Amino acid sequence: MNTAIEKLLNDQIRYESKASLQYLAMAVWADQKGYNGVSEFFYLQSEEERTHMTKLIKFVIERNGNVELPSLEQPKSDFNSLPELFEHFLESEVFVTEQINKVIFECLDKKDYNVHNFMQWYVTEQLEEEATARTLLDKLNIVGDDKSGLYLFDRDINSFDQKDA
Ligand code: OFO
Repeated sequence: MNTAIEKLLNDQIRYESKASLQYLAMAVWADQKGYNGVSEFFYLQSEEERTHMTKLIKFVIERNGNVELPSLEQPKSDFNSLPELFEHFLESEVFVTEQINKVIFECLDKKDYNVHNFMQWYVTEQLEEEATARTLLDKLNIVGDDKSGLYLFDRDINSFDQKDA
């Protein structure tokens, strides 16, 4: 495997792992505040990011590359409000998308169509996740400070059709 691409894939393993830990911290925050629906949403997101990480790890090993597991910084664990929580979620997803685009760019530059093909799954996944984050943030902005709206948001978050997000 090309060393520049191997490095980018290892960076990507770190970003997926970081997102997993960050979403776990967000689930814990929401759980402690009594937002059970939101915490369930982020526990699930955290698990998904972990599977994105392991998918990359297995791919690098299959391609005979070297995997470097990351050591991670403490995630952000305190938030002032649900909108702040979801702004952070959106920022995290936008960042990951940018990093995936870098991998894609490098694959095309180095003509590694195998990795390019593998990364398409991540491109699609990011499109969906960014759309979900934006839609949820839009809903929260509509609700504003209305407590019953926040209650309904928390109650219904896991039943929104994410494909429509
Ligand atoms: Fe890994 O899917 Fe978003 O970040």
